[in-house]
Amino acid sequence: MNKKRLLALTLGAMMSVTLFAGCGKKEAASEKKDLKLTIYCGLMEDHMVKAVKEFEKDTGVKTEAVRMSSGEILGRIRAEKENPKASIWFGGPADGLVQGAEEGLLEKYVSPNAKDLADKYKDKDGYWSGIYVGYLGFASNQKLLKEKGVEAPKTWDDLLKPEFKGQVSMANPGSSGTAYTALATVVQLMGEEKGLDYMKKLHKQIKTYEKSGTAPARLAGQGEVMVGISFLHDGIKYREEGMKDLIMTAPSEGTGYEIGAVGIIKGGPDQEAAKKFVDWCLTKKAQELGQTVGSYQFLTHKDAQPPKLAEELKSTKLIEYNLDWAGKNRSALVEKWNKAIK
Ligand code: S7P
Repeated sequence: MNKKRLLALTLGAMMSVTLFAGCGKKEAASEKKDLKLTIYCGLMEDHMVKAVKEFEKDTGVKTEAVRMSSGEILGRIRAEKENPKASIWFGGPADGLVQGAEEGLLEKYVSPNAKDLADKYKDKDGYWSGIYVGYLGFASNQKLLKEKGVEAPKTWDDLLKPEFKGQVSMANPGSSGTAYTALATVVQLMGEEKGLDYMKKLHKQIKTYEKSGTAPARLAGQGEVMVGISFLHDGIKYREEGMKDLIMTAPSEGTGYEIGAVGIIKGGPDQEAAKKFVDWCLTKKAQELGQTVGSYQFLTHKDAQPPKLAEELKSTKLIEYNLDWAGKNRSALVEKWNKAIK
């Protein structure tokens, strides 16, 4: 090979390496800039806003989130099945995600960070990962209880006392993940026939069925009702925010609980960003954010520090809540509940 040709070849090779490297840089930059994510979120608004802000800060992914109750999220992703608008279902009891997976609405993803979660906090098939745990119970207004000379309810049957007629609030199990946890808990505790019969009796005590399960605790705190059926950490949040008359109790025969979960929506537009979000949710740092905005659930990461205020719930007696059964039977059970209370 003559000198001229050798020089030409060397220059050519150098140029293509530079061009290729340049291209790579451009791609990496635009990839980072372009990543975005839309989330449907079952958590309280302030927790959602905080999580989105911190996730954006940590990863640079431009993120939008919409708060909805569990039943609404399920309805929305069902309706958008052919053209999903969001890629993440973030928060709310895992029962809803179990049903979503059953209906083919979720994508499997096992995050490398799932190694820091005990098996009971993650789906064996990889459709959802648990991020927190919350216990169901009663949030009552002490002032109203005192005025009527009644004690805070300590069993499910206590809610049926004549003093509580028209004084109990719960959410609708069709829209609310919390209320569905209550329905599935009662049916698991009492059996289907007795459980639905109990819900029929409870119906006579109910002042209002709310859309979201956080509302009953708030209504009790505001003195609109004597008792709200909610997750106990929501009652603690409202109490800490100033509703000082709230007192939390749990049924002594046992209560149900949620594993709050995150999962990826099948066919969603931002699958790569969605995986980053799940990875992020499973970190100790992300899990400990909730308590900074008054969310007092227990946490699933093995090293995450649970909120101090959750300690008052530690002695709550829990049932062996079967969330797989609850998720797979959700539609049927809600329909039976609707018939029972007619
Ligand atoms: O973020 C607080 C929290 O209690 O909200 C969820 C709760 O089920 C409310 O959702 P619904 O409107 O569907 O009832 C819980 O997952 C969470 O712990």
